[in-house]
Amino acid sequence: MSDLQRGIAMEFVRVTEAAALRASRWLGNGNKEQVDQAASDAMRGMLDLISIKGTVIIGEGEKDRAPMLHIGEKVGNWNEDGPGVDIAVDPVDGTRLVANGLPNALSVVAAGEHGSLLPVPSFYMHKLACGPALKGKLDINAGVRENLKVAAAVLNKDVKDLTILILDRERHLSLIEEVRRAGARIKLISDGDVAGAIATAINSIDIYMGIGGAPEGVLAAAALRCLDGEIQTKFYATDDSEKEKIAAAGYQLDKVYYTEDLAKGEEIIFSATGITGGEFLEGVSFRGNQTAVTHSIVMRAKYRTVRYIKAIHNLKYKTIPSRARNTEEKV
Ligand code: VTB
Repeated sequence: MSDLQRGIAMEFVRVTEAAALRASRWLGNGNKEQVDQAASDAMRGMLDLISIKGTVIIGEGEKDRAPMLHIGEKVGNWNEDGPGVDIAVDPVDGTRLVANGLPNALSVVAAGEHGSLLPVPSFYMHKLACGPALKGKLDINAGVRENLKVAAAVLNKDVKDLTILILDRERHLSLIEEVRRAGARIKLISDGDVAGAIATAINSIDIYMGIGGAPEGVLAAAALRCLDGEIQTKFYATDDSEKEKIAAAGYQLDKVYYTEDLAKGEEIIFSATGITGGEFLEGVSFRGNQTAVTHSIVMRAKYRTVRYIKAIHNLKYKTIPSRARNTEEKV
């Protein structure tokens, strides 16, 4: 992608903005599928406007299982001189959050050169994410108590002053217990661990740990490459057929996959737009019946500049293309 990428990076903000705008229309509707569908349609429509030969590597599901943005799908305008780009998408990280009108939902896209984003064959991964200060200091294979001890020493604070973010799931009951016994503070989230992992490099979360979605792990890695943070992961299989898929794809269950393994090279781009307000981005707000305001973050691994973009959208004029319906539609 090289220098072309500079211009392209900004194009990706439009992609997550459009998906967030569309998703936010369905805030609190109780229907996750509808939220996802609306965001995915907008995301694909906006991706099609970018001069790239894009292929979805991390998407909404494998071919034929998802109606759009499935793995292997071609996106972008495919002009001859456009660069080949691999794309990872999560039109809505936290569909349940949007459907229930809860905070912390993001629309997310990452891009990189061909081969830069790790295709993940399983639903879940063990994850340990942290910001620049703890990068290289923790070990996903070490015990919780040990990692917290190291983190406290490096950050020059007491273990009781560490804040650990964990997905609120039954599978984490013993992890939560261990962190409590070690004496650290815990913040539980119901969904949205891309935002959770990013929060370790941006604000008051020290470590994100636990088992979360594998595609979300790759997206978090892309973001953390740009933020100089780190994510360590291990594949987690829920059954034998997943074990076989992981092995067939050439991965090992006991191997640690680091930030660079998930999102390689300098040409990584990451963009996210807040759908509902959260740890580091405000959600979409509507003003009157003509204006919507979005808050996004866009960044590249190469120079690590982090841009926050506030956009004021005039809904009277704004349209989003839909490939499915071959139309330009109002938000
Ligand atoms: C997390 C979270 C996502 O999936 O990755 C989670 O970030 C993991 O799966 O928002 P389970 O919900 O099965 O625990 C999401 O909640 C998306 O579904």
